[in-house]
Amino acid sequence: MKAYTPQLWNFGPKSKLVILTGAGISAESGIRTFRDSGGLWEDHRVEDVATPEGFARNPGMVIEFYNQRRLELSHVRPNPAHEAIACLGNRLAERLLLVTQNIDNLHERGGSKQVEHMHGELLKLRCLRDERHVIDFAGVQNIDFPCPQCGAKMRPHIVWFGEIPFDMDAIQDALQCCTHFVFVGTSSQVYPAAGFRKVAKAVGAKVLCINLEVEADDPYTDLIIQGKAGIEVPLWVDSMP
Ligand code: BJW
Repeated sequence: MKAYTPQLWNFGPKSKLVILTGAGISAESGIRTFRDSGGLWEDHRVEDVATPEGFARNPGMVIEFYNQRRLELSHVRPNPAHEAIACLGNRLAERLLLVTQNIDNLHERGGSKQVEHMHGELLKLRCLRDERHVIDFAGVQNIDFPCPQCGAKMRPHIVWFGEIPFDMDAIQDALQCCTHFVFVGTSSQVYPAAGFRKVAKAVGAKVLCINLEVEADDPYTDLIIQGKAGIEVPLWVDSMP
């Protein structure tokens, strides 16, 4: 692994980029990460709030967990990392696929037009009877809130452990033909997202990690930028041709 330089990155007019973001990109906006010191998993058991089994045991508690996090969204703003990625998206158009593991809406509020939310979205609910019934929802969910289409109960539109993430076909297609892959603000501990850099590397893409903590000698990462996303992502975007 080497420190990033534009020459080593070698991004050209025909290059295709996939960006994967994680909780670290929203940390400077004031949203807690999961596994850092002070992260969400210090106060909440994963098994209780992020599994279908936890929801079946205590739906009220899980719904309340996501109600609180939905409320938080109105008190936070996108940071320069979200905004820089949106500018890059305008420049690269269909040559960029932005994939986020985050369920916040800060990429959209930062100006990104197309975002693949592979772990779902806080501002949506999904019907428990028919998963095709998905609605926009910005308020406080009541446990009995009915699906507007069929009247069944609803759940947060989130991908919990053991469930299949969204948009996997589109993501796999983009990974198969990308020339460059960047992962930002993720600990790379949760699959399948943690395996994306390996897929990109296997098709010959250059792989760049931008993170506060970087893994020493990761065989699937070529280049690193260590630091805060809110500072480093705009600098990296400025360095792109
Ligand atoms: C900064 C920063 C700053 C801080 N600037 N950086 C055994 C082996 C392998 C896999 C498995 C296994 N057993 C089970 C599995 C599968 C399982 C899994 O991966 N488990 C692992 C724990 C081992 N995965 C699943 O179950 C997934 N589904 C699945 O695999 O289905 C099968 C399938 C897949 C594909 C096709 C077909 C079938 C589902 C995973 C769902 C994850 N859901 C969660 C919670 C829901 C959303 C929510 O409540 O918000 O998603 S878990 C949680 O972790 C959340 C996140 O999106 C996800 C990733 O976390 P992230 O973003 O990496 O955050 P952190 O906190 O870990 O890291 C933050 C990083 O930022 C750190 O590195 C900091 O240094 C850095 N940072 N400040 C830059 N300012």
